[in-house]
Amino acid sequence: MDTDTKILVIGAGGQIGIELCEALNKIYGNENVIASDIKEIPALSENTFELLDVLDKDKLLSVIQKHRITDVYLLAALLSATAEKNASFAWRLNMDGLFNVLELAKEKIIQKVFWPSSIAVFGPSTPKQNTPQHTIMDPNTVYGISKLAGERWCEWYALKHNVDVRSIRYPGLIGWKSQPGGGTTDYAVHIFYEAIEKKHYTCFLKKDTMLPMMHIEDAVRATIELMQAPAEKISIRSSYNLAAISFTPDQLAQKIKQYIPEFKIDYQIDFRQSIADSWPQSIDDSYARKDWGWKHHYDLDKLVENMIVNIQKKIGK
Ligand code: AKB
Repeated sequence: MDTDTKILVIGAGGQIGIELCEALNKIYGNENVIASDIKEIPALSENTFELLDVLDKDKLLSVIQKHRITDVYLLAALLSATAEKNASFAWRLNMDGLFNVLELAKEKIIQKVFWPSSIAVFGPSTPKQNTPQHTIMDPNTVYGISKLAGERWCEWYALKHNVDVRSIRYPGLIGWKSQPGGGTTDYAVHIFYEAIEKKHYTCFLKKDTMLPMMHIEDAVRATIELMQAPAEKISIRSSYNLAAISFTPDQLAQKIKQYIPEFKIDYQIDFRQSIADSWPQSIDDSYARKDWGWKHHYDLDKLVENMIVNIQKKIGK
């Protein structure tokens, strides 16, 4: 165990945070992982917990000093669907939160920062298949614009101020321990709960909407592997493309039917369709694979089995 590392996870109560804290606890010990969020999170009872709004600079500094934090994982953000409905707050949270943390890294008060970006940095003119690391980026959502701007700032702080900031462009993330909130890819988690509980799901995306997705265990492992990689291996200081699988709602529904034959899906399309239509369908992540050895473990079959078995156990079906 690396006892020099003292971690603060900001926005720890979200879909990624809960599973990330669990994984970090195993590596660094709970005593070295401080969880924080704007409200109490019962699922994080194993960690020391701080109530923290990342926009409150003074409190952020005092939490970091109190616990002698070295590494910050900044997960607090509004996701794509919620951000469209609350543009100015989304911009403030997604950008000012990042600045507050990057400034502390610039002052060398903390040593390392992880900040998540997203496939939302791409836009309608981006090549949709096997989207390259370096390509046209014209996001047309508030979330995508804030993530692209954030990536540019991360690279600027790294180049101009030697800040050790590392980032991944997450695809849609799917896991059974925690629920997503406010994203366009959320359907791919909700569908499992509804299939098991109600044998029916109404999807807000069209049946043939192909999007890049990943099991959250893979995403959490990628995050920790990137943070543990030697600095000289990190050639991308904006954010790494990261890929695992791509599928449509229809393809996912067919796989679920193999476990729950009576499962039915129908479609009521809403504003999230145009967000999904602006995103890539598959991602070229060769930089992550070459620089720090990224490999995904979950294919679609393994993911569906893992979700069905664990949600059935969790809700006692
Ligand atoms: C969302 O749908 O907004 C997120 C993402 C792809 O960043 N899951």
